[in-house]
Parts: sequence; structure tokens; C-alpha cells
Amino acid sequence: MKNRLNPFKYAYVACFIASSLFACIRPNSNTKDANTGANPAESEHSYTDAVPALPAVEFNADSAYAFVKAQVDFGPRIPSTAAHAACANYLQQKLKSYGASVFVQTAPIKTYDGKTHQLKNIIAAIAPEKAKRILISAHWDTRPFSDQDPDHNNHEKTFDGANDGGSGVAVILEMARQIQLKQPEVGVDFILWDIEDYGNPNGDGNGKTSYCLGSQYWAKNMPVKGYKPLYAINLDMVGGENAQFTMEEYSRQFAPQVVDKVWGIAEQLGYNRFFLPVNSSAIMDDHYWMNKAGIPTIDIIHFSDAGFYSNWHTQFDNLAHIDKNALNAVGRVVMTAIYNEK
Ligand code: AHN
Ligand code: ZN
Repeated sequence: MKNRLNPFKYAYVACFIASSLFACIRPNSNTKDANTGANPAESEHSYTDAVPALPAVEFNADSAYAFVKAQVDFGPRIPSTAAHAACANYLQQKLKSYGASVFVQTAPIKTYDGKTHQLKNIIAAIAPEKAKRILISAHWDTRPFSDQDPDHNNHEKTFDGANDGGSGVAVILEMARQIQLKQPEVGVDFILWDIEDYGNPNGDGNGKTSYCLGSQYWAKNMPVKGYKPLYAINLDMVGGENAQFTMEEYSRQFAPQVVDKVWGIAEQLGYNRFFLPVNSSAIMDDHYWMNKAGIPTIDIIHFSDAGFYSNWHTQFDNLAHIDKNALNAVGRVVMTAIYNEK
């Protein structure tokens, strides 16, 4: 039985070899339209028809950069500080000025060090009457210390958080500004997470639950019962120099179609130097808790299996290391996803 010839198999192999040879000796055979035999440029339905055109969107990278600077100018946005309180007011006022309905979710929250802080998750809805919605989020607080700094003497010091905190919020503010000028078909919600980055520097086990306290609280206390956007995108460290975003594991597990959509758009727009079609391992970030709340959510984060953004949690996370081109790429990719939804 084992050695009996399979005539179909041999016929198949012979056919395959013949067609391969034929293709080789026939010049340009694979550049012709499969149906008409015409060159793509001459045919009515060329190959490019297979990729639907994307909507053109507006996004001003200089404006986004100015929003990073505005946050940095408050000083580090560390929970229970005056800079944190002042920046919260600024963010609410900005979102309101762009026509959003703004709600601030507050609660006393205990961090790993035993301190209690007043949480402020800033929630903004654009066109709240629309049923189909997309949620875009980012954390707005900054870590209280630069415990990843190469100099150990800096491990207790505060830092600017231009990228870690500032960049995602800046992209959101610029998106809100643009959306007021031209409405997409879907409704858009923004959530600016608080107390994301107050995690235990000495680690807290596999769960890493000392991070993302704002999104954890929200997931357990959803202000709108049954809230169900089509999907969500969390932005974390999206404006650093040499920005590279990989397809993170929780994003691929919980929201594979959103990963495909966003990385597909990035490729079509020519931003594949930022959005690498490369997988990476799981990161405990706000998107994890959003997924736990039942919303398919991806994380656009400057991370790969080689590590985070090089200046992550160091003194160097400041304006000098912000790249407008990264802000621009992320803003345009996310805006295109939003305006492409019907
Ligand atoms: C942890 O380090 C456990 N998660 C990364 C989340 C984070 C911190 N994003 C920005 N800063
Ligand atoms: Zn951080």
C-alpha cells in the first residue's frame, strides 16, 4: 500500500513542473491581467482595484507636538501634585472646546506604596447620539520616578514624560481638533487614563496589577452600562525618536481584526517603518483591562521583544526626544481607521 504509485500525485507534479517552466520561458507572463490578458495599466480592472481607496484625513503634526509641549510645561503629571490637577483642568477644557461632552470619573485609589490619590479618568464623547462608535485612549499621568535611568542617582527623580503620557494624549487632542472641523460617520470616544504608570518598581508578580489603576477601576465601574464601541485603540509612547510599533500579543489575541486593519492601513499609507509587521510578546497596559471589559482593543506602543522606547522611564523622556514624524504617522493611521468606518 505504502509504495503504490499515486497517478494523480504524479500527474499533479508533472503539471506543476510544466507550468513553472512555461512561466519561465514566457516573457512578462505574470504581469498580465489574469482575466483579460492585458497589461494592468491598460485594463479597466487593474490589480490596484483589489485595494479599496482610503479616505484622505487631516492631521497636523506641529499642532500635536504643541500639545505635547503644553503638557510638559505643567511639569510631571504625577497623581496628587499641583501639576496633575492643573493639567487635568487643561485637558477637560481643551476637549470641551472641540465640542466633546466631557465627564471625569473620580475615585480614591490606593497605589502600591500605600498612598491614596484622587483618580481622574477623563472621558470625552463626540457625537454621543451615534450608535456606532470607536474608542481611542491614552494615559495622561506620568510615572513618579525615572527608575530605568542609566544613572542610579536618578532613580528617585521625576521626569517630563513627553513620550510616556504626553504623546498619546497629544495625538488625541489633535484628533479631537480635526474631528470638530470634519465629522467622521461614526461617533468617537476618547478616554484619558489616570494612574497608569504608578506601578511598583520592585515588581508585583506576574499579574502586574500595580499598573493601569485608572483603566482597572473603569473596567470594574463602567460609567455607561452596556457601553460597546466597535473597537478601541490605546496609544502609549507614540511620539518617541526611532518609534517602532509591533503587533503585541494581547492585541493579537483579543482584537486580531483590529491589528490587521490598523497595520494594513499603515502599510497602505507608507508608514511601515513605524508599524512593523512583526509580532511581540504580551504587555500589561491599559488595553488589557479594556479587553477584559469586553471591548476589542489594541495597543499601539513603542515596544518590541528587544524592549521599550529607549528613553522609557528615564530623564531622557523629554521634548528633545520627541519625533513629530511618529506623532504624524500614528495620528494619520488612527484617523484613517476612524474615517474609513461607515
Ligand atoms: C509594564 O511595565 C508592566 N507595563 C508597561 C505599561 C507602561 C508603562 N506603559 C507606559 N509606561
Ligand atoms: Zn511608563
